[in-house]
Amino acid sequence: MKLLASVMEQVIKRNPNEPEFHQAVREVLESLEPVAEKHPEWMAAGIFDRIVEPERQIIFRVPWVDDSGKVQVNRGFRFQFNSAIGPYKGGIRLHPSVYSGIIKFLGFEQILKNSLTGLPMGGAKGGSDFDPKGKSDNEVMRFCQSFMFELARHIGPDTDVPAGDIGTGGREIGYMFGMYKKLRNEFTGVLTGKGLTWGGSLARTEATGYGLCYFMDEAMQTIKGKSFKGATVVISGSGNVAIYAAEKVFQLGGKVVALSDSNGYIYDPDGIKLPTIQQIKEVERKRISEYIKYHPKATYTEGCSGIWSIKCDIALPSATQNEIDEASAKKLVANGCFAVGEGANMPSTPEAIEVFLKAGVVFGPAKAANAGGVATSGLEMCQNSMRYSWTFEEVDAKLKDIMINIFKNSSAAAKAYGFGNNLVAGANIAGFEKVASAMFAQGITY
Ligand code: NDP
Ligand code: 2IT
Repeated sequence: MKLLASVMEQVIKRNPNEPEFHQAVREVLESLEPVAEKHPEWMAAGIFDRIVEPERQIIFRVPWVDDSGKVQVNRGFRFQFNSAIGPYKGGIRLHPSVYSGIIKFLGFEQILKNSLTGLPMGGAKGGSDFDPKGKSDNEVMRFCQSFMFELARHIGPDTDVPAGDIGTGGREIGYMFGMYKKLRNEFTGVLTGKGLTWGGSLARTEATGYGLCYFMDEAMQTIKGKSFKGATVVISGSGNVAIYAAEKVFQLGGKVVALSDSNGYIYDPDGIKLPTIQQIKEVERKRISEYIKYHPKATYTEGCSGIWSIKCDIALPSATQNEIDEASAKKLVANGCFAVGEGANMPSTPEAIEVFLKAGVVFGPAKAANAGGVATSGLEMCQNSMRYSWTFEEVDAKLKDIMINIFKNSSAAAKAYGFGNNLVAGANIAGFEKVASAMFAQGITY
């Protein structure tokens, strides 16, 4: 890095002990060197210095009472990163590992991802170190209500529109929406991922996983003349993204042979039976190890990283950040894996990405490949504003169009700047250029 080295230095200095944030910013700045060279006016206007600093960071106490009557205290976050192209938009992560470095990396990625969708959405992320696992519905409800009691004063349908992420699904969005509505006495599209009877969009539940497959299908066909048809696919995670990615892989003629959760992974060479997974994970909220009770020919292995040693054609990491390291990437390539699509945010380490790019693997980077979720959130906002709803087929068709366009725009940007088929660089550049030109046009806002 040359022109942008001082931006990176400042990020490290100003955000100490936040390695995930440094990692996300470094990858983007490395791609943007030629953009900085081409646009001295953006350099002069401090666009690069400004885009790495959140516009606003809100950190708050979330007290709630557990079922035994004990007071619990969690920490809540909402980082409103960039509003150059639309209201702040991004999910809420509920997981014990959440701290400001995680929210910053996710919020920063969200700026460029939302830009790539072509819809008018700025970037934000929120969350808490609350762990919904093992909590009763009433405990989750009390936490969500307390979280929203504070968050409500910072968000709004034209200000900031949160949604789901790890640990935040339909149940949590429902409790948060109920509290927001009561506090404001307003029924608005302030959250996305809502239930279908109260303003949610058809196909939002499926959108991230489906979109990932639409993106990868287009990328594989264009770059390698290949597709999901007849392919063996490994997917990590067994949450919202993983389950609907798996459903679409089967629809497109592929076979998913492995899925995981934070304890371990299952391998079913005949193909994973998705209804069993949905019963275990979505209905019973149990561990994926239960699967082998129903399908004794399948195996369960403790630990997560071993899933990448299963021979496959296509890998779709859809659990969490940094789940594929260099060693796992090398195993995938050695076993003949020809495409990797990131369903999760930043699931591959920088070393792993390098292995994939060097080996000529078709690599779909998170901010492009998993943008279908937030894109469909954008479509939910659109339907809420119109007080209307589209059919499943209408939303799904728009989602597919958006994903194909994201591929085309990322691919074109990579080629225009001499990055060949490197979609990491292409997505970073295509996402950035739109936000940068909007920031430039709006002046140095105080
Ligand atoms: P869910 O909470 O529905 O599922 C998360 C899955 O990943 C679970 O199977 C979970 O296992 C596993 N997991 C979570 N944390 C870890 C960990 N530290 N180590 C190993 N496994 C883990 O979340 P989503 O499916 O919504 O999100 C998955 C990824 O996709 C995240 O990176 C998220 O940011 C990203 N994403 C989500 C979008 C959405 O619309 N939901 C949109 C775009 C990206 P367990 O059950 O044991 O916790
Ligand atoms: O990472 C993501 O893009 C999401 N968790 C979805 C965000 C959204 O606003 O739908």
